[in-house]
Amino acid sequence: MSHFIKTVILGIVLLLTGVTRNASATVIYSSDFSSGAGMEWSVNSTAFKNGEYFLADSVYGFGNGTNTLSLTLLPSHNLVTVSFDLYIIQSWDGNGQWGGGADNWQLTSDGGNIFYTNFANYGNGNTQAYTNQLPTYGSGGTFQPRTGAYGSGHLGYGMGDWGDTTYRFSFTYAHSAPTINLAFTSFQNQGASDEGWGLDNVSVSISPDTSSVPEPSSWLLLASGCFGLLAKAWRKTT
Ligand SMILES: [Ca+2]
Ligand SMILES: [Ca+2]
Repeated sequence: MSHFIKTVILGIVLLLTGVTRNASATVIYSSDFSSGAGMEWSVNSTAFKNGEYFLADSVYGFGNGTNTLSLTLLPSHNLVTVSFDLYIIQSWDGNGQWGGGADNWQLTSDGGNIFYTNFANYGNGNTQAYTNQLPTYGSGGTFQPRTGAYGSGHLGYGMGDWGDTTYRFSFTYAHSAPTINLAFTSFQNQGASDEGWGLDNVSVSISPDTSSVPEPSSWLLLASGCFGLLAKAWRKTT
């Protein structure tokens, strides 16, 4: 094989590798909390229940309040993906008639809303907004408790009114700042031994906007050009 053909083949390989690398995401934070939580969390206590480590200040989960994940020195990026499991523990009331008003829960990124809804475990006529998000006005929806859940009873509280529910979420959105503050907030209106929450399997990844990657049609054109050169070189050597 001639040196020229080898060079063209190498060029094609590098081109395709470059496209793949540009499109891939980079994980900048990931934890299942089996080794605790670090100072990147404003509240970094972890709990252990039914064989599972998770982010919460007791086995009943956090009460009403915010836990913020702050990450700095992010490499250049255009998109961020935030993924996590949310444990809704014991008798959350959603937007139903019991429990003193809506038990809302929100994720914001640098102060901007990403996800805002409410959840119910306690039945007896209660409903929840999720799988909808909360609008400016209105209840958001009248779904049955646990609608859209990833699992129930994982933390050992069971599947009844005082059980626990796991929701698995992933949100991807435009973000390019070198720092990020993710605020996870519960607006629940009863104590943590009555209704609580925790986080698990939290990961944050960044990636370039796909618009920075050449369109498939353009890199196919580039590749076909390379193949043309290759064919020309092949004819010369035969
Ligand atoms: Ca865990
Ligand atoms: Ca409540």
